[in-house]
Amino acid sequence: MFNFFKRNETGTNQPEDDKPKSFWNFSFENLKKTISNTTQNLVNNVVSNVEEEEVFDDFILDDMEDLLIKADLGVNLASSITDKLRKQTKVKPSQIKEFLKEEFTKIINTAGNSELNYKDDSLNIYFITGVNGAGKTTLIAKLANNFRLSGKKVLLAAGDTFRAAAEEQLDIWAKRAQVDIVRKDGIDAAAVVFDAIKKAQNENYDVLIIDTAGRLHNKHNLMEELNKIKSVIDKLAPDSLRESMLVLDANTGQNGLSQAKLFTQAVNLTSVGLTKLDGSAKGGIIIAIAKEFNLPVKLIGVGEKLEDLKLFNSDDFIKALFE
Ligand SMILES: Nc1nc2c(ncn2[C@@H]2O[C@H](COP(=O)(O)OP(=O)(O)O)[C@@H](O)[C@H]2O)c(=O)[nH]1
Ligand SMILES: [Mg+2]
Repeated sequence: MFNFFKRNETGTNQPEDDKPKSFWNFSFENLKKTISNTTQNLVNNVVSNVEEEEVFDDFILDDMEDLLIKADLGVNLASSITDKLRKQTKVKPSQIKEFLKEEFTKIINTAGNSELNYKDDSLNIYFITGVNGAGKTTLIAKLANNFRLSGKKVLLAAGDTFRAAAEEQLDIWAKRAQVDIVRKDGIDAAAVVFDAIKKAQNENYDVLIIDTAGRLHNKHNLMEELNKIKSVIDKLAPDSLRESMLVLDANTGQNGLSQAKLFTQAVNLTSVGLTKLDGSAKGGIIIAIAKEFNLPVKLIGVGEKLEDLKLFNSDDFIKALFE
């Protein structure tokens, strides 16, 4: 587990400006604000539509199902939740908020621990995948910056060798985050990753974060490339892979589910990094992904700057949704 993020925000006497802008520099109030559109869609709209009713009749439940689908829970999950209400008499419409809270909590908790895996005194590899524009490179830069601020020695691997400007973009971010990079323009991604792992092992890096392409000539090629990179990691550093993370843009909503399916088939995903949650009304996708793929969200992107990354905490998320 990545232990330093538990540092207490209030436990330091440093003046505001001197504090490193990092993971823990994000209050519960910030989280509430960030997900307020999601809260409106996923909880408030449903609650205000239901809680004044006498009973859960078909009309109310069909309406509720529509609202949950619109809130990006997906058809399967939305209907399984309303079916549960249809088949029971104990829960009254006035208790809808508590009911939803319990349901969402159960689903998120069964998807596993939301803490980012990290082992002290060893190399920690983060393999970052996702479609073009999802926010991989930005998330990598933010993650690198956080590790660096925590005193870790960090290396990036420029494994998106398909898009012309991708290596340059990662290079710029590496400089901003003040971390090292392995960049070998013109050779294939698996070879870049090979060199990066060797360097990380020989020079005792704590963290290696691997950037990857989000698009090749076709889906099949992309999945093959990711698979090849995964094989290189498995061969050179079988005990160092901490996360195979799918980066998803929160605004893609249900499309995120089909992306998760595709990437899960190619590489064994362990977690999701959900970007662009700032302003998004589609954060309900966190629950849909937990339910359909058993994948925990571990990082959330809340803006475009280096400090705009937050470790996802399921308890805080539920609290922010329902308080
Ligand atoms: N608002 C917002 N924008 C983001 C976030 N993460 C990434 N972006 C933007 O999304 C765009 C694509 O990001 P990039 O990292 O290049 O995606 P990649 O193709 O997956 O590597 C860029 O314009 C980023 O600034 C986020 O958390 N919030
Ligand atoms: Mg990129």
